[in-house]
Amino acid sequence: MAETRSTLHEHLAGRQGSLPERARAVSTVVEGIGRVAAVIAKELAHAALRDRLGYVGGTNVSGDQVKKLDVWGHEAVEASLRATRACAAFISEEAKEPVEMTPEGAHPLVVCCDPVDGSSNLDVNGTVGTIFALRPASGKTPAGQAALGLGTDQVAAGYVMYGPATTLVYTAGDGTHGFTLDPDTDEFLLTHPNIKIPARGKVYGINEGNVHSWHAGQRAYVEYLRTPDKASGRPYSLRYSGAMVADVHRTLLDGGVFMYPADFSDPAKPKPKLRLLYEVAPMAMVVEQAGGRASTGTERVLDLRATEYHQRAAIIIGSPDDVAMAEDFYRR
Ligand code: AFP
Repeated sequence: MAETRSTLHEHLAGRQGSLPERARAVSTVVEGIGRVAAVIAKELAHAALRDRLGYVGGTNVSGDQVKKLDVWGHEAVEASLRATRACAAFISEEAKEPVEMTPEGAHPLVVCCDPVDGSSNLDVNGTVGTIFALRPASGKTPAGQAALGLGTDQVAAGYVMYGPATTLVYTAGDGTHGFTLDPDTDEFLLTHPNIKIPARGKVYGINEGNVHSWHAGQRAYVEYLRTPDKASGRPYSLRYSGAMVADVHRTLLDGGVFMYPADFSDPAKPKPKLRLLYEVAPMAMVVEQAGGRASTGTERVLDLRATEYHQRAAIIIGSPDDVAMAEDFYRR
């Protein structure tokens, strides 16, 4: 007989108990993201058939070329967050300024989200994802400013991966839990309760085409991972998909390390690529809650303070021993 699995709704309801209003709002928003994720998964499956692939023309605030599905995904997530009546503002990769959702700033959460991350994979039917973080609202207007703060301010974070199956992984500060979408019922079912990342892995993920621009410590660390040594399980294998969600998900389940270091071509002005509020900080919370580690190479990601909505940060994330080893190379 097939095992009965908890739905996302049941899992979230189970953790509400007598928690205050904000905790209930977290459940409402994560469920809202689950609902829109099921819609996004269907849209992705039909996109090539409905002429929804390709570019709209123009770039977003980060200078990336905008795809039709980036715009559609932003609008779908915005509508879903409005419907929760728990979100005061939405910080999106596709909008320069926060989208304010309540004139009086009354709702308890601010949501930072990249609706379609890894969108360069869209036209080749590669994996993409949605990344999100929930932060407490301040009750003031404009509400979006409450997103500017430390990574440790996040009250929940997660991602959805649109791969062979659609997977939603989230944490609300009490472990990291994974759900798989049942396409027959559109329900997310608990398939990966209390995920624990292995202490060490055998795989690293990084865009090695950028090796010329890396910090010396970063270069030395990757060289170390590639150098055979039976006793320490080297060389590691390289896997890189071009979508952070897919690379972090593999790392979370199998262990190892995913890295997007800063460009150190001008050592006085290192230039990271990934966005702090809706890529780097949410993934750091998810992985730390599974027993992993997330660092810039020199400091803990969750201790970084966002001062701009589209701020960028370097990330080395994954198994605690692997990330600690990378930090060691940065110190040498
Ligand atoms: P896009 O959403 O613009 O495709 O960027 C995806 C991403 O932010 C992240 O998901 C990937 O890990 C990283 O960029 C890939 O960047 P490179 O193409 O420079 O390796």
